[in-house]
Amino acid sequence: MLREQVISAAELINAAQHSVVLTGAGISTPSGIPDFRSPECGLWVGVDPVAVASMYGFRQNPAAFYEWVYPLVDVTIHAEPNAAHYALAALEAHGKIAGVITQNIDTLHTRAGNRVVHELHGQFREATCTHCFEVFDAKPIIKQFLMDRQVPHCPTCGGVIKPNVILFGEQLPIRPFMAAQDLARKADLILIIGTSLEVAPASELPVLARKNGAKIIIVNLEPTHLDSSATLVIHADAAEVLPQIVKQMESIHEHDRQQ
Ligand code: CNA
Repeated sequence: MLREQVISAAELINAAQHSVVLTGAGISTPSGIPDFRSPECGLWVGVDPVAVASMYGFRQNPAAFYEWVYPLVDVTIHAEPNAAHYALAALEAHGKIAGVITQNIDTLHTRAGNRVVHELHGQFREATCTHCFEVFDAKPIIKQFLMDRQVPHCPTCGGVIKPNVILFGEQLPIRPFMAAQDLARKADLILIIGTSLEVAPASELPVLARKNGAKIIIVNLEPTHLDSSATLVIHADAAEVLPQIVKQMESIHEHDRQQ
């Protein structure tokens, strides 16, 4: 069954002229970064999301945000791209996908080698002073925070520094979002990987693509509300399935070359 699904996915991606990819936290769980909705993740246990992970909450009590986000930062900074990230980098290198739209903040797509990546919810690569808006490389700030667990402050003005991740109540970064909408509008195929499709407006991008006639492939461990609209649904681990799809595409290409 999985074998047939892999072959179908490879054929669909091969036949498409403008494929785009939408990813969520599930593509990075094989890298050891928990997603938000798995029960064992624990990120939301005993916390009020608005208190710790909203812009309002951050301004009231940045220490509570930093205390909450500590385990996610710790695991993310040490994580490496997995086989699913590398498979998407290979698809881009082969000219088979126009770009990756991601809800992830872990920067693993760019680290795997993808060049066209639109990070809708920000990233842990940079951090900004919430007072003077100076932008910093986040790595040394995060490393310091992991050592002393103190709220980082701006060396220039003393304001509180916030990683460039989007909190509840914050606008999505406009450029990545507009670029993502543009990709989705032009798509004739959207490959959706490791997202529960519960968070808008990212979850609306497949609907936009479908309105313009795009086919949908979903690779996700659990069912999503878009499964019934998809051309192909694969309920399996992305890190297992995506390399198989790339391999299958390479063998189709090799077969065509020899004809
Ligand atoms: P989510 O709502 O946690 O859903 C993840 C989905 O992925 C679930 O439906 C799982 O069944 C599925 N899944 C988990 N592991 C795999 C796997 N190995 N292969 C295939 N499917 C899998 O996450 P969404 O991305 O949909 O939610 C959006 C939030 C989560 C965004 O705001 C992200 O910033 C945020 N988030 C990001 C990260 C990260 O950057 N790695 C980690 C945790 C949360």
